[in-house]
Amino acid sequence: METGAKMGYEAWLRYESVERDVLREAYRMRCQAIAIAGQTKVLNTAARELAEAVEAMTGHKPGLASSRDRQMPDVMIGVTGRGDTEIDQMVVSGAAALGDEGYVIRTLKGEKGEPDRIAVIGASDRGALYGVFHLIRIMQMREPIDELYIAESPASGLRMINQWDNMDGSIERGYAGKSFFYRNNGFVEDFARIRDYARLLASAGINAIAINNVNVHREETKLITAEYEQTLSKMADVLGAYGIKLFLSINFASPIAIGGLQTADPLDPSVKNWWAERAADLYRAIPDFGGFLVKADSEFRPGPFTYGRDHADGANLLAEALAPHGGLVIWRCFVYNCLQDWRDRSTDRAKAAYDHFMPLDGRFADNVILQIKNGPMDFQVREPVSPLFGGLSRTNQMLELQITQEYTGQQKHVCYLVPLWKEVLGFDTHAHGEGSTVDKIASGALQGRPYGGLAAVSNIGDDACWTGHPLAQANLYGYGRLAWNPALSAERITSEWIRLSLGCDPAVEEVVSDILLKSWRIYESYTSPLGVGWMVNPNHHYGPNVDGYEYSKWGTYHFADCQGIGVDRTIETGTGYAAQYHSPWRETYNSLELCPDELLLFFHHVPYTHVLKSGKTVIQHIYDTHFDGVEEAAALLESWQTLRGRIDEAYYELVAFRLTEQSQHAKEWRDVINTYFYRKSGIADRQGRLIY
Ligand code: GCV
Repeated sequence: METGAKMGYEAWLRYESVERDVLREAYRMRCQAIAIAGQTKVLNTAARELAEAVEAMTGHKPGLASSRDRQMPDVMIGVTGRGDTEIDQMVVSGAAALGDEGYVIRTLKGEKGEPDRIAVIGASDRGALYGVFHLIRIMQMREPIDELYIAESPASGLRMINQWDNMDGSIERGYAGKSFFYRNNGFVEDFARIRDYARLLASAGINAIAINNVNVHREETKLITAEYEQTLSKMADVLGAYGIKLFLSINFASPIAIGGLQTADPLDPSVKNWWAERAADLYRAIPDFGGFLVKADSEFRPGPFTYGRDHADGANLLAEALAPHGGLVIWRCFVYNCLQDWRDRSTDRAKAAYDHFMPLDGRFADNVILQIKNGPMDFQVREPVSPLFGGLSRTNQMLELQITQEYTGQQKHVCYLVPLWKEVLGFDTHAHGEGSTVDKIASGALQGRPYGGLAAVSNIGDDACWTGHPLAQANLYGYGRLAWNPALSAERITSEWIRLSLGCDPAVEEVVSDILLKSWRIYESYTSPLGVGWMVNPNHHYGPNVDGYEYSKWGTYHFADCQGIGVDRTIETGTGYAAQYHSPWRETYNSLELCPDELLLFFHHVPYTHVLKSGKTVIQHIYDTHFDGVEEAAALLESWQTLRGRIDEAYYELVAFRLTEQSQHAKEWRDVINTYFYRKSGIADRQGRLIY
């Protein structure tokens, strides 16, 4: 592998030799040996990972030591609560504070002539592994390890990745090559890359993965049969060594498709038995199997509606089958009428998830989790937060994000999504008074739910750097870190990703961090304006097409005409969507005066001359942001160019190539959007710039 490709492939687990002699020596001295208290698969992984990292960064391979018999300074990896008092005492803060997956990292001064040691103590094997990756991260960031005292635990129990990989090797909405899970309607033979992926995921705190597309086709339906048991068991081992649980997306109509039954009715006893048997077989083959992810009655997927049943009936059927084995059902709320007529102004896709699921609140079994997309539509560059967060109060919930950049530049444009996700996680729903933020609802903490967490659609493929655009790796890393701790600032996560992936040169950090942190706002500025969304080419969703979806059946309209633009979702004259929020959001979104500019066209239909809070008219805002956005996109490339010679040449070239493409494509967006609205409104640009 050439260096650029290697640099991209290693991603944020890049272990360059420590440049400063004093620091390198300090790391080497303190990590002369590694001792594991208790041999388990995951602890062995932790020890191996640490040994590899220390060797690569210091040039010395740590020996393996016994946890008792101490000859030299070592790193001790252990798990609390397993009857070893020495280890338990190291967790002074108390094991309870660590939850199931937390850890403590402490530098302990040697007593009675014994050498110093660093203890990495997990609340579980997984916790210890996360602790080890944290220790490695500290060394990658060139920080001292002489006086460590760190205690961390994740905010959410489930920190999941959804692969939209198909067994034919394609990836739905994948922009980084083909699947490395499947090829030619089967699994790949060599799981080496899957293992490398598991390392990356675990190091960012991910603990679960659904390995096939939620749109489950014919071959994938068979994944729950004996035919795939052996392979899945091998897969579960590879992932399990990194503490990652395997989930499968299932086809709700499986009893008919592969079970030979006449029905998939969730209340039919033969259907119940069928699922119970499948679950039992699966757990025999994969004892730590996670459970099922389900897209039902959505975009032509089968579901309980066929039988006059509802989503609680559907989810509880599967929950009952999995419950004896400790399995979970993750049931998606992306349910809406995808055969709409644009003339019908009363049906509103934004309202659909709430309308379907709110009446079912409290009816789902304890091992069901509803997976809710961050916005009510579909991962647009700007949407309000789904009102189901804060609406539901007696149901386990998970927040679904999209790392793959379906509507945000498809990994050709840089669009760093951590700032967007931060806004979502920090959104105060006011469901239980002030402070009812989405992060606390999704984790389950606010409503005392047994399960909760985050899921996100992955952005990787068999591309040399995993993500097509090397800077898109920051989204995958950032997702993991936020799922672990939503309180981390975007700046902190960005700085970590840059230092781990590109090294600790402050000039590189300054430039790349500026590029990343601005990129979402820049992408928004030259694409669809003021929260209205869409305006993309149908099907593949890349590039501008203002009316691409305007007269289609998908329910994604902007209603632009010669007078104005936007969707009236107010309570009085519109679809009433604003009423799905708690106060004060209901009033804020419902009011033309109070509604934030960036969501104005999501909630209101206004004339082009409507004056925004910014003081500009809507039409002038459209012109200005599109002209400015193009300049800012060009400036991203210029600032990247200042890094030539500071980072690996091949990596540099790859990013420069992508940024060039982005700045060209931004012009296309500008011209298509500005021309369309100039022609519709007949209002000239105040600055008299060229509009085609
Ligand atoms: C997996 C959008 C995407 C589909 C995706 C769907 C979903 O409609 O365009 O590709 O299907 O969301 O989330 O189920």
